[in-house]
Amino acid sequence: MRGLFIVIEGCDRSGKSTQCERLLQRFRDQGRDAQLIKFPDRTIQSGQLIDGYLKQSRHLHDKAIHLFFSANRWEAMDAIAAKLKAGTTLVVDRYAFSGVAFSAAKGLDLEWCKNPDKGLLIPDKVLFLDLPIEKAEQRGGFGEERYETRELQTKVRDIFMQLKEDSWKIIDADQTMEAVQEEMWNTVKELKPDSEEPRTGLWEQ
Ligand code: DGP
Repeated sequence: MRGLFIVIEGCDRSGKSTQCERLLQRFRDQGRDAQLIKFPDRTIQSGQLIDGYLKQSRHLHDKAIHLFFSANRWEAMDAIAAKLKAGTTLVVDRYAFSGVAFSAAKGLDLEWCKNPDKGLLIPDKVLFLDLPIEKAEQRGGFGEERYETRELQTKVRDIFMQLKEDSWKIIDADQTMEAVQEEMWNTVKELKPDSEEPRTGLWEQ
């Protein structure tokens, strides 16, 4: 059986990265072959440019950086498909939904933003960690990087809600770490892939 492709999305400081690590561990504890993937991947070439941009050391046109974020995902697609086919379950920290949400929040046209990511692999499940902006601000580190302002994060959340599909699971991230993790785990623990091959064609249907 192929591996599951599980995407975790959410606004900044929603606890995503910690929860991704824990979810990964849950799968491994069950004896499942599982790996964590993170977007943007700051280690590959397009990711280094993105890192400089996010740390505000580099200026780029909004459209240019959008395309770099998308390229960063495309760069990883073949490896992701191969891992899924080999039976590895992937816990993916952010994906194209972040791509569109952040760029559209800056004022770019939503459909224009979706275009470069059209055709990417389709996740088996998207878990969205939802945290009120006031709570996110109270959590450590908010404000260090480019997108961490209240106004932008509020818009980002609105756009995530526009992108939401029926298959998404919205999780209240304003609970204890354990409670959030339990909800995440309960959503995916029985999940089975509904196709033999990884599904391609995001936003193309
Ligand atoms: P993270 O490493 O998960 O903290 O993400 C870094 C920041 O980049 C965060 O503010 C969200 C933003 N971001 C993530 N993916 C994308 C993307 O594809 N496009 C844009 N414009 N921003 C993104």
